[in-house]
Amino acid sequence: MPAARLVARCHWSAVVLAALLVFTGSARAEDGYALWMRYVPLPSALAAERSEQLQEIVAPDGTPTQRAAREELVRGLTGLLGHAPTLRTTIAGDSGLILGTPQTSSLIAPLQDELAELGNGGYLIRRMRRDGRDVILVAARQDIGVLYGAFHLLRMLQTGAPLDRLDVRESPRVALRVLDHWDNLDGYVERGYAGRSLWDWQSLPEWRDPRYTDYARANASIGINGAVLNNVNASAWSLAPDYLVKAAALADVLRPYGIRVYLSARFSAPIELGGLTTADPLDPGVQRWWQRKVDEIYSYIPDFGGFLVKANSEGQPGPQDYGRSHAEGANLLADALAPHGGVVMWRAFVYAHDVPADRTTQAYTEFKGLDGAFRRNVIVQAKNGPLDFQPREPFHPLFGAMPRTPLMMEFQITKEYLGFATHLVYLGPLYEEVLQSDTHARGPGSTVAQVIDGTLEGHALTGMAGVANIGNDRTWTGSHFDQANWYAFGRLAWNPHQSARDIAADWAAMTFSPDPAVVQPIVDMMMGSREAAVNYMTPLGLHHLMARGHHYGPGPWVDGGPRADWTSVYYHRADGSGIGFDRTASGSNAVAQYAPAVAARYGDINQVPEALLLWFHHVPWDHRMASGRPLWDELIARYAQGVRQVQAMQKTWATLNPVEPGLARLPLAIDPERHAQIAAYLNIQRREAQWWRDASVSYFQSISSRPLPAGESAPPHPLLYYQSLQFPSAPGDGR
Ligand code: GCV
Repeated sequence: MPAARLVARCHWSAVVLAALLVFTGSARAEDGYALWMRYVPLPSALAAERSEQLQEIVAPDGTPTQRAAREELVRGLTGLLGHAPTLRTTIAGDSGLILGTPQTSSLIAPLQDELAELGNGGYLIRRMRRDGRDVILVAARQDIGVLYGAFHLLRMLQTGAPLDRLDVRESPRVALRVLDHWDNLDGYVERGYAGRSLWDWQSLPEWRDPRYTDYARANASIGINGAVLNNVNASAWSLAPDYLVKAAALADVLRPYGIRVYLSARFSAPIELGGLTTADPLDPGVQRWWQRKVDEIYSYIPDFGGFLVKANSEGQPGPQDYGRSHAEGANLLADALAPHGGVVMWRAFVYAHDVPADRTTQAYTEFKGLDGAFRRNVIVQAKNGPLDFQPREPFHPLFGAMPRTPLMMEFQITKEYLGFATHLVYLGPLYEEVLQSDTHARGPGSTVAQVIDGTLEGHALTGMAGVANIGNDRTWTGSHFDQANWYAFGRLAWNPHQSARDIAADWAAMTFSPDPAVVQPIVDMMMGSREAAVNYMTPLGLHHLMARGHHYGPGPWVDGGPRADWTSVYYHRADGSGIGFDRTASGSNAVAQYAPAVAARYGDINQVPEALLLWFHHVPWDHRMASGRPLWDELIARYAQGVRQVQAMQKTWATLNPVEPGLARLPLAIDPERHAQIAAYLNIQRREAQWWRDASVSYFQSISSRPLPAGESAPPHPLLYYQSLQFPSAPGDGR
């Protein structure tokens, strides 16, 4: 090992040991509450160097956002450097940190034009000499940019990044970077695996739980600037005055951190709240009702962001109930919001039980023809894939297909179909895979990321939403590693062109330790974890094989019930001859919804990536795969591989065990508390991966009637056993 790295490791090891002793002997437990903002002491030599550079801070405190930036730096530097920095109005010593805007700092004023180029929320961090002093500037056009820059600088300190020749220029590539909370007013979180809702509607508005501020800090640290407070399966009551007062209190807490509040609007609210007999968007009474309601909302929340709407989907009311289009529905709300600067995020997650077409085609069929029909303050929000947040889907065919309409990405951060909170699945690679997909909408290189950031079609209204995985669990997200998914979402919403691996490395360094000997194995675990889940749940393009309703565990046999497209057999179509959904011209022809170059690739069994093979094709069991194996053998091998990948994660994690004797060659990098919980969760994951493998193999063998390939063990139970398992209390079920 190179000497420099060894020294660095010793530094980190010593400090982590010290931190561990402090934690074990004090009330400060590493329970995950601090997220990636732990601000634990830097190694002493580094702390001394940084203390010199950052001995004084000049930061304004005239606005709530300025105070937030200043407080965060004081908090962060105190933790990292071991002592509070000196706050001054001008630099007195040889060096220091200067925060501000052209309005607050004469040193920053000359940068006005450069800062203007970085836009709202943009910032620069620069090291320079000024008046014979060595200064670091965190400068922006607006206060919020300064806050973002302060968090960036803290990240650099936490990850051990060098500060010499510092010249960072950042601006958000996406305007609306929003968390969607599927939280009901009674505190239940739909598809939530981290406890109950963070919002305590009962004690609001009087009690503003300090946790709301920590939520805001975490979001600001990664650039998230919007929160939809309530479930898209919305209650009209969210728009009633009693609840608007409560939402306004939350907006007050979030505002200094640059976060706007949005609400999910129930389309039939004029009937339920207003006593009207219709919610028809073309009805003048309905239009008046929404205008008054919106005016009322702005009287409580002057910077209200707007509405998110799920309409005519899964039983929700919508404009089609009155024979009107999605555009007419969206425009009704857009017109009411426009005078106040609000937007409508209108979801394209629509499908109807009485439409016999392949469910994955329905959103495109509904929306494509509406391109250009939406008001300027409407953004259509499509899920990343055409079905429903599966472990792997192709990108949604609407991306690139509606050039005249701003399209917003909806990712799921909560892991409804990916093992809930107990499976370690880092979603960065999933997000990256979708964002880097080439839509070919304007020729090769027209990535989904370019659709989302508006550069492909020149849209200024851009957005990315993530269905939050946050609840009142002490860890926020139900597990330590699920924090990484919140983190990665925010970073990619800021800039959808970033690398999931780099983001994972930053997160691991801040959350556990910047020691490369810790970061490297953790990043490797994270980067492989999504593929592991795909393998043990839905390999080779299979999808929607989870148990009915709650989606906990395997259910490839799910059949019957209220609708075909809520079953598994609808999607895998396994029979004696093969498996997979034929979405080529000989089947549902969903493939035709993509640009010709993409359709040609996906539609050709010899060109489609194997990862999507069974999404697009019904394939004979004997089909020869790239490995040389027949499909049947490959499928079985993938299931086993998924289990092995989880076992490998367990092994890696064990090497980071701070208490196991004999493993002392690695630094005491992970505190015992978090290490133990993660180890226990990995055990659950391994057991459940095996369950997925056994149940799936057992079921598909009952269909294919083929022997297991050599070396593959028979499932320990008969198929009936797996089919009989019931989980009536599985968390997060829709209701
Ligand atoms: C909020 C899936 C989920 C539902 C969710 C829906 C949606 O169907 O299972 O719980 O409802 O997606 O995104 O609207």
